[in-house]
Amino acid sequence: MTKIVILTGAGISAESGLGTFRDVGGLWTRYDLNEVATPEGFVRNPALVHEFYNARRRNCLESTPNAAHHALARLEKDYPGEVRIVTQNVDDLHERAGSRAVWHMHGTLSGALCAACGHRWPAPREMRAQDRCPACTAAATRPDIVWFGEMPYHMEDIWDALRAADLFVAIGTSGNVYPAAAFVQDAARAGAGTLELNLEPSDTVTDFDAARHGPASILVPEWVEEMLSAG
Ligand code: BV8
Repeated sequence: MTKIVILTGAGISAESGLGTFRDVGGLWTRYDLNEVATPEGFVRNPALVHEFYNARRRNCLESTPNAAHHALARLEKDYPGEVRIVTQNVDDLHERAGSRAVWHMHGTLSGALCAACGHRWPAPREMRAQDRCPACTAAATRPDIVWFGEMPYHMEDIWDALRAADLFVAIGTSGNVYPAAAFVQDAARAGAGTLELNLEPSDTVTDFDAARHGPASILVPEWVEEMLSAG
């Protein structure tokens, strides 16, 4: 049974209107990631962090999956093998396109987490610093997002999947953030073939056996069509 592991990043959601991070005009060019995407930043100014994620949650609610998300959902449904998505994205566009086997290694905009007791619940549209945890009532509500310096989610499962993969495909990621940026090496070490589909060469493009560059909404449906006709 052929096993495919697909890593996606902000580039797959770019054509759905969600910002990327490091492109021109990207989120990290407009916000200081140390202020809005670290636990220290949250302690310093929780209101600013909630404002940043409330804006992204609104943006996500107003966006729709694009042809790349739909193509991956079709691959999972029709491919005679295992298809697993590991996404760095915190939006729910893969799920809204119909993908089911999705691990959000950097968390999700739809989740709320209590920084005091660890309780999790569905995030309201707008989160505020003074919101109280439904379990312990502490005013320590944060987005259930993995910030810099925090342990990404599902790591053991991800490493198991990479070790068992026959093919690893990275879509729409610049290869800047670890441990995700090293997944191509983990997969290659385990004998998987590796392919990059990205608007332009990523920082890790030389780690891949093959690479195609262009918009995900064009490249991903083309690649899925090839995979399904090869059977
Ligand atoms: C951790 C929050 C310990 C969610 C984010 C070495 C080993 C381990 C860690 C480190 C290391 N070196 C440094 C570190 C620390 C750090 C790190 O990587 N720093 C970087 C800046 C050097 N990593 C961490 O802190 C991680 N935690 O290491 O814990 C540990 C270590 C190992 C094992 C276990 C534990 C935590 C990282 C998570 C941080 N949280 N965000 C949010 O707010 O969204 S990271 C942030 O960057 C987002 O999650 C985003 O998804 C992620 C990656 O960015 P990309 O998705 O690649 O987006 P980017 O804009 O960069 O690129 C977009 C690409 O798309 C571009 O290439 C562009 O060309 C392309 N594109 C654009 N348009 C299109 C397109 N492609 C196709 N079609 C288009 N239309």
